[in-house]
Amino acid sequence: MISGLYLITDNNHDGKILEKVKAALTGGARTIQYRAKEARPDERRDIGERLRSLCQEHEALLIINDFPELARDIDADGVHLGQEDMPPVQARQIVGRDKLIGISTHSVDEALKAEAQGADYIAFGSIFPTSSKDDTTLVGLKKLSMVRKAVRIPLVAIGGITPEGASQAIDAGANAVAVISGIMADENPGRAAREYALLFNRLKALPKGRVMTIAGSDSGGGAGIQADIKTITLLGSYATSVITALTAQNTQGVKDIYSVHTDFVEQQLEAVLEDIGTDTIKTGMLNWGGSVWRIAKIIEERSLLAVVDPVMVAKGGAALLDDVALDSLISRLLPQAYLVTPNLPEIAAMTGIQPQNIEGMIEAGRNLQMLGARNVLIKGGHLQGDATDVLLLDDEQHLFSAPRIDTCNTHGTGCTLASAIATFLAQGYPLKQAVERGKGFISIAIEHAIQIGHGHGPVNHFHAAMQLLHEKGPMD
Ligand code: 3NM
Repeated sequence: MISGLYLITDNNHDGKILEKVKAALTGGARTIQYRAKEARPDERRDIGERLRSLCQEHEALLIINDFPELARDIDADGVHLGQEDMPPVQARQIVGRDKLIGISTHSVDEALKAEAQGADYIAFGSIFPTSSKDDTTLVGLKKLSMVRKAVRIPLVAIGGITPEGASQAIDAGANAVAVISGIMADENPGRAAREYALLFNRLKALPKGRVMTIAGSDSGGGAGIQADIKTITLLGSYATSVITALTAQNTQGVKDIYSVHTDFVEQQLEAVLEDIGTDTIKTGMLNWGGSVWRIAKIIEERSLLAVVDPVMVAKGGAALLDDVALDSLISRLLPQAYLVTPNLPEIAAMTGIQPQNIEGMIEAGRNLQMLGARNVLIKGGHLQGDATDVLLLDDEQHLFSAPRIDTCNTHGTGCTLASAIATFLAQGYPLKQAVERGKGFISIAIEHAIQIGHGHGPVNHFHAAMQLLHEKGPMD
């Protein structure tokens, strides 16, 4: 059955097709369609066979575009045909009865005809404008919903599908989304695939999604691992944890730190990943350069989606990251981060730019992207006036503002926001919506912060989660 992320290969111009497909399979692609228009027959067969082994290793399906004979010869799972190609009955005679046959369709009529002719699934597009195919028709999301109502076989949305577009296509009833450039042209195809694959979690029932927090323990319960697990659990996902350090801490400050050895940090990570796995990772206090290095390596190897909160200093002034660790964070972890969430002192430490206003935040954020961070959320809480955060994506920027709340009970705000975003991502929200909801969550949690202890009290996770659960969101 075709479902989830369906990757279509582009031409093998840079000779990296196998490498990219392997990464995309690690990131969660469920079907690979080999599109080999420009390849010589011997190259086509060779790549086809290698793709078949890769797909088998990852328990994914391999579909061959346009060449039923090749699909038969290499024992692929099926063949995909265009409107101008042979009818499905003829293709089935070549590939065999038990193989899948997909057909490209561009109208409700073509979709109905494909189903009547015995197709196992249809691709429907182009949903959005695309430069990957010249001769396609723009059909849009409304038509996708109509096709969903018209046919019962699996439906693959195709054409110009970005992660945001994929979430809309899934909501309109697509069982799968087909992507070429969004993954094949990305510098990190594994992470890009993970971003798409996670969107299918939106179809699951609560509790949904697994979130791993890698951070320090706060004995006072307001920040660190404790804030993270409260946030993840209250928002409806499953939390796992990797503890990098134990702090003896209360609302007044950090009294002492007991570091966990890098090897043991890695053991916790491996233990969770080899059994439970994770949809997203949130990192907080990382303490040691060695730990940062190994965490970055695992994120890279497994194409994981990480929200990195570059925690450096506690509210009371205690250093939570040494110089070597800061260096590793910049050189190793930033390039693996899907989203980095610095406050103003943190972005200044990483880029040397001290933002005084929104323009400065954007400039520093773009610098952080040049250092390798995919997306950046700069938190403006240290500026005067409204608390405005700036989200920088590839070529877009968004501002999220909330009125400043006059309270000193803001212990754990950074951990809570990053955990909330990692949770919403694990639940299948695209990034902008995950940040929007995360910001909403932390704003309510600050507004209802409670006076616990005699210093900076914690935010109110419980109140915020209850309020969010009772409000209607885009997926409720
Ligand atoms: N078929 P990208 S659109 C191969 O509408 C293909 O049938 C289409 O590539 C159709 O994800 C398309 O880069 C291109 O937009 C999809």
